[in-house]
Amino acid sequence: MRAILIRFAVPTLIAVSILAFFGVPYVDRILADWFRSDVDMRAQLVANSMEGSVDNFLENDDEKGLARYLASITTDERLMAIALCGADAKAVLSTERTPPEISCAILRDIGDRGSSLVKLANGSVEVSSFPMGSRNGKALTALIIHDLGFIDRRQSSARNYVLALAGVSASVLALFLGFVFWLLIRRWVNELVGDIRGRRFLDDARSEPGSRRILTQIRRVLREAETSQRLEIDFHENWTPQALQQVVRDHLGAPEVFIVSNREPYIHNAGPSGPVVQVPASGMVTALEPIMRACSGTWIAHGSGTADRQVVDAHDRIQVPPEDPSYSLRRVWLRTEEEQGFYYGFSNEGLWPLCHLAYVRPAFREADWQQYQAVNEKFAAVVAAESGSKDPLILVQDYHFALLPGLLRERKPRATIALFWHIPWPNAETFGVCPWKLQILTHMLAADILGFHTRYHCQNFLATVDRFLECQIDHEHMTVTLGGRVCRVVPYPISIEWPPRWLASLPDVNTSREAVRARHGIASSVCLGLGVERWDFTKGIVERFLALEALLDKDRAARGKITLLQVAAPSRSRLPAYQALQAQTLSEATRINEKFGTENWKPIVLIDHHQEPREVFELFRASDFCIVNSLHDGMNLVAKEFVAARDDQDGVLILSTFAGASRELPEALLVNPFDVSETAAAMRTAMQMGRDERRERMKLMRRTVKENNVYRWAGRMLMDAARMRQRQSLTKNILEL
Ligand code: GDG
Repeated sequence: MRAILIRFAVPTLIAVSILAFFGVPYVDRILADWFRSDVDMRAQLVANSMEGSVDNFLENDDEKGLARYLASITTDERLMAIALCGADAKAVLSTERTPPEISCAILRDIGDRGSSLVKLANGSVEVSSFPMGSRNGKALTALIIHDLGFIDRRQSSARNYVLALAGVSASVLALFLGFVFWLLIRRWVNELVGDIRGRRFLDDARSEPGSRRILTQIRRVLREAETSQRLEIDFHENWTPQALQQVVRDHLGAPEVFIVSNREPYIHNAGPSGPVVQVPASGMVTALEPIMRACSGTWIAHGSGTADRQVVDAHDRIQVPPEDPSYSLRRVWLRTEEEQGFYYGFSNEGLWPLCHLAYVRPAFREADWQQYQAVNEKFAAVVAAESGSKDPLILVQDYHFALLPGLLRERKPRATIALFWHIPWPNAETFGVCPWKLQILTHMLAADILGFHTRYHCQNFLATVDRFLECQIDHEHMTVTLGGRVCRVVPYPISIEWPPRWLASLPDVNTSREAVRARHGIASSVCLGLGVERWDFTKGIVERFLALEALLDKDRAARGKITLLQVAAPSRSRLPAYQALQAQTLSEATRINEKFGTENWKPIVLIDHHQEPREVFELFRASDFCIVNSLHDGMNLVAKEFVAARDDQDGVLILSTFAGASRELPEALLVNPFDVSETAAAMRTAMQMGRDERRERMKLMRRTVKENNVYRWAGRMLMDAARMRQRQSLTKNILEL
């Protein structure tokens, strides 16, 4: 508005000044002409009224009386003097204030009925001449001299008045025009902003006629820019950390970047000789770290390591990565009851089972919800305190922080907020059982971007919002508008780095096979199946044991020919559901091993502790098939890691249709993990599949994972955030027009 007014006021004032510069002298002249004709009329009146009296004085030859009479007339402020001139243009009589510069000689110029403006040293006078009686038979002429000083005074006040009037009217006009223009622009902008924020394409029939062409142009430019950016993303084949950093530099315009996650990218634990740093095996860290390195951003996470407090500075910050410090890790401390309610309680006993259809009943406890809210508040306050800019880019990770977008929006209304939900989103009916669904949904929708792994999860989210909230949903553009704010719901399938860094230190596949088999006592003739996961009820570990049992029950020839090596890394072990799962897994493995095992062969080898990433990749390379039969999984990175590890183009992947990864890897043997016979059959197919078919399938899967690596995942999200920021700044610029 201010800009609009300035843009109107300045030209208007310039126009008025030009007008005044040329107009005021003209006004002066008109006024002067008016006043002079007024004075001439006055002089005529004076002459008329004098005529009889002057005649009398002349007839009576009363020169003194005439002088007195004329003096009495010229007491008037404006009538300055009167002179009587003889026929020889010589003064017969003149009153006291007759200016010395004026003599009867003027009659030669103006005659006995004329007038003239005479400029004197101290002002102008108007001299008018009239025939006025006779003396000694000779006609006399009266010169009536009016002081025009009052005209100058009047002209100057009239000039001031005209200028003031022009100034005031110009300002009022400028304000009025500015206001009308602003209203018009606002109307267009509101239409445009709707478009820009992706709410919908405007129905042009409802647009202002004057705005249509401009809106159409702007839309075209926006669409073209978007299309070219999308093409850039889609046809960018070689996504690397450098390409990601390039995206940050070229498209984001150096914003302040924050990542908020529960898990920290570097954990310091107490070791025998001081703190030891650990890098958690996490695709998220791999994907997001290049962004942080490029922007020198701040990663805010729960400080959960036993030596975390020892290594931070006075502001709870530490520069990471340790070998090349380039961004800041800000640790947030949680009290035991906070961690219990927020992490174990609401996040992992509430939301985790709610979002995974694994038939474990979610537990919703009011006390956990209170802690969940409090911890989300705590993180929001930390982000706000760490951020110095008005419009930071904040990338929020996962279901631990569903409330964060709303809480951040209150503190940073102009921030660009993206929340990525790493787990599935259930259907509306399932989500509906959550007692705090409305708070969760409304807070999530305060984000600019909500990311899920698959389009199906996005659609579930939109259906949930549709069921429970009064809002506007655009299914074509996948946006939700709530309270005038637009949130885009977008699928971003997460992935892994390519090539995985651990491969560089591993020997060839045959050496890995031999090493692993020797370590676990598995003969070279035995088909080695592999499972690697966190020990979680969603991963289908027990179900795959049952499938192996079914295979061995049904196909006696398979006995002694197949071993399932299962890595189960303990996770959330203090929760009853996880303890029960661990107990069940151990007892099922024991039961099946006792049922079928021989002196030289065990159907199941269970590694019930965390492995180093290098060891995990060695297992991938050593195995004949990898089984990922999750009951429900947002994506599942194990499937992609197995494919990436097989640079020998061999190995079979068995993959659950309920894992997000199955959308990208249809060349895997897809199974319904709840169908034990089908999973058993898939194991047998894996055992029997010919080398050519294995290669064919593996080649296709490797191409997919290579092209759709984790840098592409982050790059797409960042490009969308960048586009959103460009739109926001466009909107802001238009509003500031
Ligand atoms: C969530 C979603 C989504 C496993 N055991 C060990 C170990 N791992 C590594 C794997 C893999 C990672 O952990 C597990 O990733 P997943 O994707 O399979 O599953 P979640 O942990 O449930 O992750 C999931 C993911 O978020 C990303 O968005 O795909 O759907 O549930 O990298 O290799 N790593 C090491 N030792 C082990 O014992 N080092």
